[in-house]
Amino acid sequence: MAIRPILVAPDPRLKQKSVPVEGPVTDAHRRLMDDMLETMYDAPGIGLAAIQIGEPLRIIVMDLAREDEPKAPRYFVNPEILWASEEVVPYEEGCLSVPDYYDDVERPRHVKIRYMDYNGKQIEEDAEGLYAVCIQHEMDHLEGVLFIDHLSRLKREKALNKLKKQRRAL
Ligand code: GNR
Ligand code: NI
Repeated sequence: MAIRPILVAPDPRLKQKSVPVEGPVTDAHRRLMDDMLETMYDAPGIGLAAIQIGEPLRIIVMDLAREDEPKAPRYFVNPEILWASEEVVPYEEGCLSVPDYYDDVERPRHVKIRYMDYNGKQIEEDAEGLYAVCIQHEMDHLEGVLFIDHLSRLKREKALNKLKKQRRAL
């Protein structure tokens, strides 16, 4: 396993659409998921999309366990949203690719999802609460969308300008 660098906005690679895993989930995909999980734990974060480490594949890892709970890694290959509730709720989001910026985003409260797990088994699940927030945030990454893209232009520019300033200071 390896910790890999996380891409930071406005890196153009974060804007690209990730491609589905074709065929079965292989050991190479599992090695990527292992690296993603280790990178996410190290950051630390609760979710990570493959494109955040520069791999444009429709793969996500997540662990929503609190620090006092045992680790509970989850793996998502080719996730799809089958249904989303009309009801939306705000949640204060952050992103490892938009460091040190947090703001409320409204998303459907409930979603029904389908994906393949670490072993390539197809799963259908209902998600709500933080799970629903996180899977929608991660699936946005697969489309090249960041949480700041859901904010007003003013707020988005503010977040991006801060990152550009930080980069110039390096
Ligand atoms: O670690 C993360 N925390 C988080 C908090 C609220 C809503 C979404 C997230 S996901 C984020 C990690 C990340 O950037 N995943 O893409
Ligand atoms: Ni993110």
